[in-house]
Amino acid sequence: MTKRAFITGITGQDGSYLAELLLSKGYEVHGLIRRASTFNTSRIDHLYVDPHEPNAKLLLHYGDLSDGARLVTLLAEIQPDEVYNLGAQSHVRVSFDEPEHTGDTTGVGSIRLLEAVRMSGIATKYYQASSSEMFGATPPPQNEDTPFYPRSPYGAAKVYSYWVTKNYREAYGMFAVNGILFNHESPRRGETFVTRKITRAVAAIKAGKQDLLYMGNLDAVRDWGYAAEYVEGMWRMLQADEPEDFVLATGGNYTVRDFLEISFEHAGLNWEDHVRFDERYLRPTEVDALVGDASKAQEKLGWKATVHTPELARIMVDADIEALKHAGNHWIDGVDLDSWKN
Ligand code: NDP
Ligand code: GDR
Repeated sequence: MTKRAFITGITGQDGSYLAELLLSKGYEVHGLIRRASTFNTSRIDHLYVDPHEPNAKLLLHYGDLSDGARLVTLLAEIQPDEVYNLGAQSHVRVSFDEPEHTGDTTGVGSIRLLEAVRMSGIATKYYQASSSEMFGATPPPQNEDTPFYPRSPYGAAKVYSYWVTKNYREAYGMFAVNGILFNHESPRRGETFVTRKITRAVAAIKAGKQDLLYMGNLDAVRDWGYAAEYVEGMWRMLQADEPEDFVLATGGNYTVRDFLEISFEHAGLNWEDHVRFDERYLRPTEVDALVGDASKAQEKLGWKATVHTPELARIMVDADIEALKHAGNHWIDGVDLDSWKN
């Protein structure tokens, strides 16, 4: 029997890698996409097959995590074996500008989806995209037993989603799990997250199209892994015998300054010649250090990160240098946008 999966956030970084993985395993993949005035499917266009073709296995549906009735209808129609809730307003800095919207999609959106699963009466497994941001001010190393202390509206919304997922597991016996993922990046990472902002700037500076890069707090410590590996961990959580929560992380420990240095050096540049401070990129409350301990995932799921931060930075710089060769003037627009977007 062909397995069927439903993914919210399929147009995002993780959604695109997860869709690829599930299609490669023979799944029929259904994705929730938001109606927008422009196309927003660039990360999954390479997977698209005309739905009129008999072998089409990627099917997209309009909807939104703010629209509970639509979620019930869709789930009843699709009857998925697995639901992956990756949809969210996922930018921490932006969550201070749009706290209510972030609470509605990143927090309440999850209970809308859990309720939709319950109300449609389907026996599906549910994955919740929980985040290391939930640990916030609690010092590293962080694992499944570390207390939460969120430091942003985003982090607080994710804590809510974490607890309702656990509650639906306990209250209704649902196979519902939290993957508590530390930062994971890739050439498909959104352009305003710090790693991609840096690697795009390196490519543009190297090509002589940009000179300066404005940044916020360079002292923040993060544990940056490779997104393509992390979606494998998500899938394994839903194949386990028992529903349990897992941390996925590399265990590495790098500052934003380290990431700058590795990325610029890879392109033969000195970061200090190009990076300037702009307080607009500071957050009202910062998360100083996130370093994960993923030993439970290694022991019970056989999952272990193999790409560590320095290699990841080099992969991303190479990809952005290559992308710039084909981007023309469009690229410059993107760089300019970064300076007011995040
Ligand atoms: P992205 O920001 O790349 O993708 C977010 C996705 O959510 C997009 O597909 C977006 O659609 C969709 N979305 C946003 N708002 C809504 C809404 N109201 N209704 C339906 N869909 C919506 O995030 P990532 O792929 O990086 O992350 C995936 C998930 O994992 C997110 O929940 C994130 O918070 C969480 N996470 C991410 C980590 C990381 O390091 N990447 C670490 C830990 C957790 P659109 O394309 O239309 O904007
Ligand atoms: P984060 O990712 O907040 O960890 O959330 P981000 O890349 O935005 O920031 C990481 C750190 O870099 C510092 N920083 C800057 N950040 C951005 N975006 N732009 C800058 O110019 C800049 N300068 C310094 C930040 O202050 C921060 O300390 C990501 C998201 O994917 C979440 O959805 C996810 O849950 C967590 O990772 C785990």
